[in-house]
Amino acid sequence: MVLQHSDTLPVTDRIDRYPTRLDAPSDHIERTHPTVWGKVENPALANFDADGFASVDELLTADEVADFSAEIGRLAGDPALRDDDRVIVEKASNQVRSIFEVHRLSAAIAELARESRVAGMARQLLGSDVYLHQSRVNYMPGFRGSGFYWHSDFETWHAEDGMPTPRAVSLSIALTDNYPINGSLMVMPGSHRTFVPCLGSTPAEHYRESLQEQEIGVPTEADITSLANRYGISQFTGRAGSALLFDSNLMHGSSSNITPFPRSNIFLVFNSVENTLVEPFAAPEPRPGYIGSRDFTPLSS
Ligand code: 6CS
Ligand code: FE
Repeated sequence: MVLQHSDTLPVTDRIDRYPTRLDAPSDHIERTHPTVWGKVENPALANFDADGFASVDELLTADEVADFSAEIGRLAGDPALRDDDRVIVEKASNQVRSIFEVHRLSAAIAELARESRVAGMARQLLGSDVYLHQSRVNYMPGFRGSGFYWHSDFETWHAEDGMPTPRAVSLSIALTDNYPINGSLMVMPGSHRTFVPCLGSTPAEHYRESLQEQEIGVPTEADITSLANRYGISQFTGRAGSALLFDSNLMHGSSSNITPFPRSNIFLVFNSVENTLVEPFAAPEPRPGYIGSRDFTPLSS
C-alpha cells in the first residue's frame, strides 16, 4: 500500500493557532475563535462573551452544599485513595490539595455534572454537546493553603493535552463561602480574548510538578502586568452553593489562604464534542486520562 502524505504528516506540521512553550518571547495573540458558540438563554450568562466569566448565585441549595461537602470530605479521608495518583497533596504540608476524576469516584458528582442546570449552561455557551474534559475537587485548607499562580487553563490543555481551540468552559462550584480574604479566585475580565504564549519546554511528566506548583506554562511578570493594566483584576466572592463559570482562556489565579476559613470547590471542565483532543501541541506525551480525559462520550441530558 502506498501511504498518502497525510498519513505520515508529523504532528509538528499541524496548524497551531496558539503556539506556546516557546524558547523566545513572542507577541500576545488576539483570539479569533468565538467565546460563545451557541445561543445564551440563561440571563446569568449575559456578560459571558464580554467578560469571559459569569457568576451564578445559589446554583446549589444549602442541603446540596451539605451533602456534597460530606461527599468530598469522605473522598479526602478515603484510605483506599491515599496512594492514588489522582490525589494531589500540598508540597509543604502534605494535606490533600486536589482530587482528580471525581466524576468517576463519586456517583453524586457524576450526576450533578449531567444535570441541565450544570451541563445545560455549557451546552448553551459552546453550541454543541459537551463531555467532561476534567473534574476535580480543590481543597484549600485554612492557615497554610497555597494558591495557584496566574495562568490560562487553555494554555496547559492545548500544550499538554492537545485541546485544539479554546472551546471549553470550567464551572467552579463553591462548597464554602468565598471571601476576599480566604484565597478566592482572581480573574482578569476580558483576558480570554488574548492568548499569552509561554516560555520554556515541557518536561516529561510535568503534571507531577505543575499540579502542586506550576512554573512552566505561566506568563512572565511583564505579560501579567500588561494584561492587568489592560483588563483589570476582579475577584469572585460568593456564598457556598454559588458558582463561577469561565472561559478556558481566562487569565486567573489565587493567593494563599492564611485565614482559618477553608475554601473548597468542585471543578468541572466541559469541552465541546467538536473540539476533542489530538496529540499535545507542546509536550512529549499526553497527560493521563484522569487529568485530560480521552473519553469523549457526550453527557446525556
Ligand atoms: O493542569 C490543569 O489542567 C490545570 N491546573 C493547573 C495548576 N494549571 C493549568 C490548569 O488550570
Ligand atoms: Fe486554572
